[in-house]
Amino acid sequence: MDLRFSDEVRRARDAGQPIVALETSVVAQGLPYPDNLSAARACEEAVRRAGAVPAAIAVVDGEVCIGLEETAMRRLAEGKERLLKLGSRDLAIAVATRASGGTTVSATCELAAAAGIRVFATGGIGGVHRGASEHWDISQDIAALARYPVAVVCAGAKSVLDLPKTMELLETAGVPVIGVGTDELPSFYSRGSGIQLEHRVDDVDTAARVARARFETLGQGGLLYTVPPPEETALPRNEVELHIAATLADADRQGVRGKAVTPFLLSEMAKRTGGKTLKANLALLTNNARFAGQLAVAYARGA
Ligand code: PSU
Ligand code: MN
Repeated sequence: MDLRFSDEVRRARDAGQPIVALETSVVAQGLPYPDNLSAARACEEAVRRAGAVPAAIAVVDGEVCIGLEETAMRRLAEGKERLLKLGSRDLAIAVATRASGGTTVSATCELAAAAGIRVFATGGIGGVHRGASEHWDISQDIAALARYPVAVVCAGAKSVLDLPKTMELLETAGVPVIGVGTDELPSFYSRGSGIQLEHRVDDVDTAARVARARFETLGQGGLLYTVPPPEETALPRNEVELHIAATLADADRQGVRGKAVTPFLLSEMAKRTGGKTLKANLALLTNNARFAGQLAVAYARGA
C-alpha cells in the first residue's frame, strides 16, 4: 500500500519505537471546531507522555497519511473544505478523486494494520444502531475489527447504539471485548452499561500479552480494550438514556440516515445536555489515548 508517513512516524518506525494510531473522523465529523483540534492535540500529547508516538490517520488530497503534520490536522478540524467521512469502503474513491477526509474506526484499523501499527485509540466504536431490525444500520467498524490485527482502545460502543446487539455481533465476528479494570462494558458517556464482560485485564502488561497472543501466536484479527470514561465527567446512565430517546426521535423526524446518523446524534446530544456529553467525550478520548500509549510501550518492550 502507498502510505505517506509523517517525519515523526517514519523516524519512530525506523527506530522500532511504540506508535499509537488515532482516528480522524472524530476530528472531521465527530466534534465541533475548535474542540476537535484541541482534542486531537490532547490525544497526541497523552500518547507522547506515555512514551509512544502518535500517528493520526487520514486521507489528505488523495494521499493516505500515517501521522499528520500540524497544517493537515488543522484543515480537518476547520472543515472549510469538503471533508469526507471515510470508512473502509470509501477509501478507494477518496484516493482516486484526490479527496480529503477523516477516517472512522474501520478505515483507521485497516490503514494502521497496513502500516504495521498494532495499537489504536478512539472514543467509541460504531456498531449496531437501535432499530437495526428495521433499517439494518450496522457499522463497518465490526467487520474491520474482526479482520485487522489491531488492539482498539475505546470507552465501549457509543451509547446511542443498541449495545446488547452490538456485543452479540462482536461475538459472531470473533472479536474479544476485554474490560480494562472493569467487569462491565462501559457505554461511552457512562462508566457502566449493565452488560457484563467475560474478560478483563487489570494491568497493561497483561493487555500487551493478550494482544501479542492474538496477533502473533495465533495470527488472528483485532480486539477491543474497553476503558471506563473518567469519573469526573462521566454521566449517569439514566440521564443519558432520556436524551438519547429524544435525539433518536429527532433523527427520525428529520429523515437523517446512513453515515450522517452518528455525527447527528453526537452533536444533538451535546446540545441537549448543555455540552456535558461533549466534555465527557473530550475527557474519554484523552484517557483512552493515554492507555493506548502505555499499551504500545508495553507491546514494544515485549511485556
Ligand atoms: N466516536 C466518537 N466520535 C466519532 C465516532 C466515534 O466519539 O465521531 C465515529 C468513529 O469514527 C466511528 C464512526 O468509527 O463514528 C462510526 O460511524 P458509523 O456508525 O457511520 O459507522
Ligand atoms: Mn451506519
